This record gives sequence, C-alpha cells and structure tokens, in this order.
Amino acid sequence: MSGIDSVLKENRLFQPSDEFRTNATVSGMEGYNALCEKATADYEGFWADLGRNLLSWKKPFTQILNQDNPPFFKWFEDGLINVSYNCLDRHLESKANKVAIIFEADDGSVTRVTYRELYHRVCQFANGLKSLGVVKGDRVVIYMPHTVEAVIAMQACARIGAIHSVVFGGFSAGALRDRIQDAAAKLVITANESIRGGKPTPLKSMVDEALGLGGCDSVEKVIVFQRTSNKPEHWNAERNVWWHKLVQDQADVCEPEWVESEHPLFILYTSGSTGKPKGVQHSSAGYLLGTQVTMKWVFDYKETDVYWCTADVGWITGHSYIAYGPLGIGATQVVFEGVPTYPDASRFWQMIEKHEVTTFYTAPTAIRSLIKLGGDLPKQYDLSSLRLLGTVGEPINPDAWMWYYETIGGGRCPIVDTWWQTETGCNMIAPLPGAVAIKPGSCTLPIPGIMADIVDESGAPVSTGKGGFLVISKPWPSMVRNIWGDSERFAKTYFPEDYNGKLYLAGDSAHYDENGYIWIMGRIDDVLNVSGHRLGTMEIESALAANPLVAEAAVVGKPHDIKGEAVVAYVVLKGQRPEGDDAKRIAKELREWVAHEIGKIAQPDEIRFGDNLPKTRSGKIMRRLLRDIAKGQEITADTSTLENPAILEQLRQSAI
Ligand code: 6R9
Repeated sequence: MSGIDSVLKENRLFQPSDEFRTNATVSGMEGYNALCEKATADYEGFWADLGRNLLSWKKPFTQILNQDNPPFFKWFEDGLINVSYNCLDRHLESKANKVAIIFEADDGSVTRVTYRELYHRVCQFANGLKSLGVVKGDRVVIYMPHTVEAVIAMQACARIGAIHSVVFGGFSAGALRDRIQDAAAKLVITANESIRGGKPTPLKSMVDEALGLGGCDSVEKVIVFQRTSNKPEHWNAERNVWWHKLVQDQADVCEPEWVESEHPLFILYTSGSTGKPKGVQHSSAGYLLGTQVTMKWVFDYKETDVYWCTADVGWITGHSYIAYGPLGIGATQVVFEGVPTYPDASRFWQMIEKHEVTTFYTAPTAIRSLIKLGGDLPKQYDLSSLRLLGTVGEPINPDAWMWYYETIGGGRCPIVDTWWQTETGCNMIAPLPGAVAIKPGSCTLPIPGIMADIVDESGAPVSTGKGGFLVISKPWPSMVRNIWGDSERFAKTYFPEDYNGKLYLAGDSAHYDENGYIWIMGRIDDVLNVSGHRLGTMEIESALAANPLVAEAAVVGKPHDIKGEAVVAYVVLKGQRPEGDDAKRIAKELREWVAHEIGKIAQPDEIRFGDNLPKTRSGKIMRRLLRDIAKGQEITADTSTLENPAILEQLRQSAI
C-alpha cells in the first residue's frame, strides 16, 4: 500500500470524456456546482425535492427534517411508504418483462428473473412469512448464500414491515448467536448449504449450533431454502420449515404494509471499538432515498445498463447496491454467488464479457488479488461493454487504480471511488463521473447535499495537506438512526461531546489535497479493514482470551499488499511461552479457534507469543509499540514508561 508520502504526490487527473460528460445525469462541474449550491441555499428543500421525485409514497410527507431531539433525527416523518413497493410494484407498469436479476451460480449456470417474476416471488414469500405469524416490527435474521432467494427474503421482510438483520454466511455459529440474541429475532431464514468456490458450507447446521448455544428463545421458526441436494444433518419438525413448502400454496400477490418513513428497514451488525458489534439501525424512506440518489448520480444509471456489484448481501454494500438501490431504480443487475478466483482468476472478466456488463463495482482487495493472480488475463476477454467502474470498502492504492483504469476500463471508463460506511447508508464522498475529474487513490468530493468536512480536535476545519477527522456536519436522509437497543452508545460513538454532539464522527482520518479533494487515510479507532471487511481488534482479542490456553491477547493491524491490512495477534499463554513446533501447533489451534468464534475473515495472519505484553506502569498495553513491531519497524516511540522493556525483543523475534 502506498504511504501518505506517495499519496500526497499523486497529481494525475483524468477528466471525463466529452461523450461521457454529455450523456451523464450530472454533466460537468457546472452541473455538480449547481446541485451543491442548491443544497447549501435550501438544504431541506433540496432533499425534499429528491424525496418527492425519486420515491413513490402512499401518503406524501409534509414534514422534512425533524431536529427536535438530536442526534435522533427524523426525515419525512409523516409520510407513508413501502420499500418493496418502490423496488417492485412501481416498475410493473412499464418494465414488468425487464430482467431484474441475472443470477450466475457458483457453477456458472445462469438464471434470469424479470421484475414481474421477482414481484410474485417476493409476494409469495411475504405471505409465507405472514402465515408463520411474522408482523410489522418483528426481527428476522437472514443467514443465506448470496442468491436470488436472499434478495427475495430481504424484500419480503420490507414488504410486510419486518426488520431484517442479514448475517454474512462467513460468520460462525457464535457470531450468529450473538446477533440473533441482540436483535431478539423471531425467525431465522437460512439454506441447507451455501456453495462458493465449489466448497459447501452447512449453513443450516451452523444455525442449529447457534440456537444450541442458548439465549435464542425468541426464535420460533427456521426457514430453510434448499440450495443443494444434500440433506441437512438434523431436522426439527417443529422448528424447521422448507422454503419451497412454505411458498407452494401462497398467493402471489401481497398488499404491502405501509409504514412510516422512520420505520426501521433493517439492522446490520458492524464492528466498532469495543468487543460487541453494533446493530446499525436504518430507516425506510431516508435510507431508500440515499440509495436512489446515488444510483442516479454516482452510478449515472441508464435504462440500458447491466449493473454488477460484486459484494455479498451480508454487507452494507450488498444491501444498498444489490438488494435496494438497483431494484429501486429498476435496473438489470448481475448477482454472483461465487468467488472471483473460481474456477480461476478470470471469472470476473469472463462474466463481464458474457453478460455485457456496463457498470462494475468491486473492492480494491479483489482488484489487487486479481492483478497478482493474473494481471494479463483480462486481455483475453472483450470488456468493451463497460462504461463505468467503481470501488468501495478501503483506500485504493494508485497502482491498483491505474491497472483497473487501463486494463479493465480501457482508459475510457471513469472510476468512482466511493467512500461511505454501514452507518451512512449510501455513498457519501465519490466523484460524479460526468463531472468530477478523477485522481488515482482519492474519493474526491462529497456528493451534493452531503456536508463532509475534515476537522481538528477542536472541530475547526484543517488546512490543505494536514490530517484530521472526517465528519459530516448536517444530518442526511440515509444516516444511521440508532444502535439497536443502545441509544447511549449511538450518541456517544457518532456524535461525541468533543464536538458538542453537533458533528457526525465517521471514525476515519483524512486530508485535503491541493485540488480540495479528500483522501481517506484510515481508521482512527481500533477497527481494522481486512479485505474491505471491518473487524474490531477488541472482538478478536476477546475471542482469543476466551480460549482456555490464553491468559491475554492484543491484536493490531499491519499493512498487507492484497488485504490492505493483516491481523497480527500477540498472545500470552497461561502456561509456558511455547517455542518451535509447539508454538506452531498452538498458533494453528488458535487460528481455528478464532474462525470458530467469529469467522474465517477474523483469523490472525500472524501470531506472536510472549511471556507478557508491553505495558505502561499503569497497566495499559502499548499498542503503538505492537504496531511498530508488527511492521518490522524500529521503535521510535518513547519507551521510558514501559514496565518491561525486554519484552520488545522477545516479541520481535517470535512471529509465526
Ligand atoms: C461501505 C463500507 C466503512 C469503512 C470506512 C473506511 C473504509 C470504505 C472507502 C474506505 C477509503 C473508500 N472505506 N470505503 N476507505 N476509501 N472508498 O465499506 O462500509 O464495512 O462499514 O466500512 O471502510 O475506513 O470507515 P463498512
């Protein structure tokens, strides 16, 4: 990864082509500036116009933004709406036969689902949920493979006003249990197995294990979608319901439940700086509006587009830019079940050619690994259908950016580097591709209507080139509304007292360059970004500490060529510090333990055993030193307050 120095030297600017600019929804800097001016002059009016134009309402709103009880903001409060109606029903008149989803399975087989079919399947499943007693406000956990059915499950919840909480299929039974318990879910929707890269994962058994761990008494039923022909290990006739049996006699129409704008659409758990993941709670109307505005402006949506976002529905990107954004705007999109490297590293490029994809949205980590596995492979495919590329999830290093721009985009497709978060609901800082000139590695400028700034400790804006904290100074429609069940943590985390509770603190550091462009430098809290996935160091630490062998653990990140960041764990065992083969064996055991406690994505890349950890005399672990050691750097920090300086040398030599 490029460090700050090389990033600051980056001055290549790529203007949109005349053709792209002329046809773009927001054309040229005049277009961008006009929108920004409108948002500044009449902030609420700006969003209200968009809310009226881009969403279909059962009862139109008359109130725009309610700021009576900050930071609990409300948007379009007195309106009535249904998100699934906006994603399906409203398209039936003009594009019932348009393909909504081109589903490519792991094994390469392709299924096409039109808007009419999707509408009927969502309605049937929604009726199935109702028949099991699910009502407005109930929580439903979705633990599914990345398939059309996952989207149907989400849309069906939205249709009846149930609040879904999707848990990524890579999370372990323990992580799943924690989420089911925190949300007090009434129902779990899963599949017998998921299949990725040719390998099955027994999702249904993981659900059984999660429920067996206790604390999930709220769960009444588990719906099981049959993804493969393998039978689930156990079948509890009282609790388990096959998806296909549930829907077979259901009507294929289902009146949407009209909900208030602020009705929670979903909860999505994400990592923060404590051991406990946060249930990020989103609204219905404001959230959907954020996805629609950005589909239009950032992805410059055209009726003829074939759009493909490679995320999994288990993450926010899969929510906003698969399950809701593209369907809301009536796009044709590719949904891909598999992984980019199976059967080989040309899978993405082959699929772009096959489906004539126009808009391709992926993560820097995928780009970097595909460069490494076969930087020349794309040349064997016809990628000329592409017109726009996007990235999300982490900073992209200029080298990978240039490869993406030239090799994939043929130098003709703008790249939208989109900065946003689970909490922001939609893209926040990203170039509007027909307007803003792009620069490798920078997410450039806020989208119109998003009041982003970079400030110092006192809340004063920083000058060019100087690092600071990324904040948003005005509430926006798709913002997080609460942390499920923990309003206090919500206010404290995102609207800290340091800024009198007035600024949304994103948790990222950033700076402006000489063009006024924003560069994201990384997290300011104990959150790692491993392959674009957010992981709390505290979560991994508590998982390790729960192992009977472990006395104490500290986790830090270190730069990694492909993953962006790698997980390094420092571990003190209850017994002797292990060496040689013993150390290797225990390290392996601990990796498997973390995979079992959280999921494979959280496994430490490196484990270092010590007799103890570097601590101050007051007992605080000096993480800065641990980061330096992990990077193999000389320790420059002051170590005079260190209780046990000799430990540094031991840790330095102990990488496994
Ligand atoms: C959408 C998503 C959010 C964190 C965020 C930041 C990092 C996301 C980025 C980026 C640099 C970008 N991040 N997009 N950093 N450039 N374009 O990823 O949500 O999983 O909640 O992660 O990811 O650090 O704070 P989430």
